Amino acid sequence: MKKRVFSGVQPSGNLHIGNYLGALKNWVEIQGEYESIWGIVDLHAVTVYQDPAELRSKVLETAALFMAVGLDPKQSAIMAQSSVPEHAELAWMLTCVTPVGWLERMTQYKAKALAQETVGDGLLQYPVLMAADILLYQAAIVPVGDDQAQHLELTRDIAQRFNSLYGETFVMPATHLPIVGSRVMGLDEPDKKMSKSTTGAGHAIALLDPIDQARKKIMRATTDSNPAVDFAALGAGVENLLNIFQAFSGWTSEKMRGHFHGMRYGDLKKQVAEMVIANLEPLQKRYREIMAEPGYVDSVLKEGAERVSPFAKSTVRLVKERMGLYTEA
Ligand code: AQP
Repeated sequence: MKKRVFSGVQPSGNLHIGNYLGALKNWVEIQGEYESIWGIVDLHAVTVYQDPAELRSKVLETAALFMAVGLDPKQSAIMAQSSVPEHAELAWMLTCVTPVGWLERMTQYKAKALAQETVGDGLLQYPVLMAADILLYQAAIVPVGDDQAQHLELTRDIAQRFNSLYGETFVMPATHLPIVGSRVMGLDEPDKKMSKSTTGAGHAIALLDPIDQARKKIMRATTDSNPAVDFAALGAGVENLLNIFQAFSGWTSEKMRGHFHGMRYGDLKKQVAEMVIANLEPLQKRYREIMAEPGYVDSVLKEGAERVSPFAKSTVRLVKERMGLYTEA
């Protein structure tokens, strides 16, 4: 029997090349190897306020982008988290075994809480919901970007605590990071992770950015005062551009060094822009085709939720039995 994999993206803004290189590209590569479940994690998105109409349309846009990058709904279940109620149900049960101190230590919580006037309880609970997403399907691996590694460690801690309190219940999920592209940095501020919620015009390349705009953002990316690429002393901005190129191209580090060492920054940027655009163009074409088919994306989400629902129900039943909660005979 194939092992199971789960991962998700929040429909909280415009998906960018960081989401693609850190997560989605990996998903496409492994979807045939595992029983694959890919979630549009809308319950996570609402841990900070989202405009309701915008959120609804972003769920569909994200699902269409999943398919445009190559996720195949025949091989993989593509589903919206909120349409499988067991995610929230299991999250509550896991909340009850999770010490608050573990959650308060999470770096993403600390960073996001600072940006809010009022911190909702959901923001603190975010990693417990993420643990529930993963443990609900007894996923053996979880392919994510580097920023989620801490949440994955916490997921294993929660699973272990549950198993030791109530007996072996959960599979321990392994973190699966891409070798290159696990942390794409902002083009304008290369010391900060490229992020959906950072609004600077030159910060991120969205997967659906108009091609000219994407090119301009790369040409204006922050570098440093050196004139040309020096692998012995790479500044953060140049390193980020090289990483983006390498992650898209699949070139070895040796080939990268041979090709780019000594190249002037202007030429480096042109080549990075061409590489990014060569990947964005076909993806955007597929996206437009998918969105042009009335009702198609909804039908994929419906079918995905129906496919995963029996796993979700059986895990919740098992957890309820383990905890002594009432289950119908
Ligand atoms: N910059 C990045 N480099 C590599 N991987 C990244 N991921 C996110 N940013 C980068 C990975 O993409 C997947 C989905 O991320 P998410 O939607 O759950 O949320 P996020 O990590 O919070 O993404 P953003 O873009 O930073 O959104 P904000 O900050 O607005 O909530 C995950 O696997 C993530 O690791």
